[in-house]
Amino acid sequence: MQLYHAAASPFVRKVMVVLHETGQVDDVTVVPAHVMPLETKDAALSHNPLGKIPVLTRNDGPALYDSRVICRYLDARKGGALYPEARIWELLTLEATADGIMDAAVLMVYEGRARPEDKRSEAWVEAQWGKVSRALDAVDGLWISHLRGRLSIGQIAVACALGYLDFRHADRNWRSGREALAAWYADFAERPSMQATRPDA
Ligand code: GSF
Repeated sequence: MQLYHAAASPFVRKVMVVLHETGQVDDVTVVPAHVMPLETKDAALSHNPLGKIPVLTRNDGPALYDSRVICRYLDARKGGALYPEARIWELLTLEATADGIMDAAVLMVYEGRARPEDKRSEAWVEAQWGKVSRALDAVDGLWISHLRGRLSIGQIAVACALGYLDFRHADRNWRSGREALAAWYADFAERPSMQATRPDA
């Protein structure tokens, strides 16, 4: 299998952490990809019409995307422990909350990179941060109990989202007022799978 990859991508990191945690790193060849919404030249396009990474190519079927599909596929190859049936709908919603934080945080970066200064919208950026902030409050409150216990895709997705905020939006100081989430992340970030996939490595 080949994984179209960029170390800075929080979605790619989700897949890489799943590979580490399920002992499948050696089953995948990483293919460096450089993707930006206004550039449609990257090889990833040949496997994902959306032009986004991660994309996972396989020998026995069409390429898989997006990160939710890829993570579930990889985990299923090893028995599905990251998606326990007993809590599946809560975990998928927690993953969607984390992915939504990533989506908004990435869009904020693109606003600065893909648009000329005179066309950037501060209101757009703050609207995206509003989504991030409300989602963080929900994870720090309603969802915090789902970060406890056995390793799940919900934990991995939240950790990758928080790592991306530190990487690209450190000035927003997401930990302020969210002590429970900050404490959980300080511990989870020490996992070898997280250390092996840091975006700033
Ligand atoms: C989102 C992937 C994504 O936005 C997933 O895999 O879960 N729903 C998808 N990837 C970004 C790179 S990033 O994470 O920094 C991407 O491919 N952007 C290029 C583009 O055209 O938006």
